[in-house]
Amino acid sequence: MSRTIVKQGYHIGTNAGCSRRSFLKGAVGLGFTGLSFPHVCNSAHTLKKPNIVIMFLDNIGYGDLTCYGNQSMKTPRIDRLASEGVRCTDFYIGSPSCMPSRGALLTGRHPLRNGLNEQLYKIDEHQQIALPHYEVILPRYLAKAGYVSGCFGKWNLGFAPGSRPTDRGFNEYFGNISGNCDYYTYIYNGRNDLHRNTEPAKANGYSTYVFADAACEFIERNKDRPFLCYIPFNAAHYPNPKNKPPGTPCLWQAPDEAFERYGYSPETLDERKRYRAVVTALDDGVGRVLDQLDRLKLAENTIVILLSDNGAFLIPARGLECASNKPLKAGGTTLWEGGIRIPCIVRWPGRIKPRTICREPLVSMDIVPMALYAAGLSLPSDRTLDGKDPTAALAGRSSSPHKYLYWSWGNRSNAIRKGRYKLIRERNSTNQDWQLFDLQTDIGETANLLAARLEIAEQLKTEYESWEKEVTNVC
Ligand SMILES: [Ca+2]
Repeated sequence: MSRTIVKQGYHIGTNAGCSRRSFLKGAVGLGFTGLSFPHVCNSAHTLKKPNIVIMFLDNIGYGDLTCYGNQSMKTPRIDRLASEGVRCTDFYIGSPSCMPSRGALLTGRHPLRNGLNEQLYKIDEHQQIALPHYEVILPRYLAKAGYVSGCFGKWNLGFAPGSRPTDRGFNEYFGNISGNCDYYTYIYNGRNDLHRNTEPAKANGYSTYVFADAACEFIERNKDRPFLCYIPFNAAHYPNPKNKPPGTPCLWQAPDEAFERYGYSPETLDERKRYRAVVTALDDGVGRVLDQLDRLKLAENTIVILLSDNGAFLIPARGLECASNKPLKAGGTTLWEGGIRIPCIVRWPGRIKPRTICREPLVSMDIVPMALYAAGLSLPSDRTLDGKDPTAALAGRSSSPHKYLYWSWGNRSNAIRKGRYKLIRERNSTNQDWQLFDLQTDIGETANLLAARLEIAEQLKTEYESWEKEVTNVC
């Protein structure tokens, strides 16, 4: 559907042109389905545009939340959010690693197309361009519809001039600029990583709460105008020895009350217990933002999207096996399901029914077109978005807008999914051949069906190669 619109040469803009179709989307999105069409243009301008809150969790696995089946974890606020909206079982991320995943989310474009398909380690994050400057991200689009935008938390998309959140369209920013930091001192690699807009900043307190509270304050200040509030939490990124002074133990960090929720001592050295406390504190942070929407009576007109940036990392001997991608295979930085299929919940009162489940294959890049339509904008005409509006699928009114989903991770791994089948080539493993799995009967990707379903595998391989050629040549 979105491809058709791009070809028709729509421009990013407000509803000035005000087609029947764009009004329909805006009106239905706000729950004003009873309005009659003679009011189309004038009414569209007077309807209140929905606020958009995106909570981007870090490294939370498919099996980490109670509402996704983890009975050892306490995540009551996220579970409640799921009961108030739609919980997705087949939602994917554009890349299995933090940095390109963020680029894909915010541009609506595949990492292979937007030029950021790697986690960049070798260049100081303060000097990184990361996402090429010709890329346009969500807040810049939404500004054309009168939205104010704030980003609170882990940026991880470069901090060279031109790359900073406020350079790229956010009106304000407060958070850690790198891929992770100490949860209390905000140190990354020996120096302070916390910034407000473009300047170094200080904060007292636990990062999850500090970022949630900054978001709440932004929401209060902007309660009378449409806003985008993007909250990329630093949690639950794993502890990094680079963030610790010599001799300081590198352990999962959580506030005492999160340990107490389980009856654990905050002094416990059990990484599994410590991780649970981190996730429960994250759930508390999510709850603070949701409470603020309720308190300000904004919840009815706010789209809340909660998702993870990649599957949990399951690296042995680093205290990471405590996270869960169950029942999926492997985890972050791989294209196995555990690396790319993630928890995702969307609450959109009036548009998405509570207590629903969406089993359609969707991807994080779909959020940009969803947000643009919700704001009354059309899609950009000067570039291709890989995301497609997922709203009808989320609302249970249609199947996925994607015939295929594609992944290309660095120069190493490739995958394509069509319906129940997934073809994958993990070139960093000992087996570099394509493998075929039936996700409907084998969600854990255990039985390679390549030989048994050769025709399907060949068709998917041809489709993947055709897509890769197109995506690397077309902006
Ligand atoms: Ca991550």
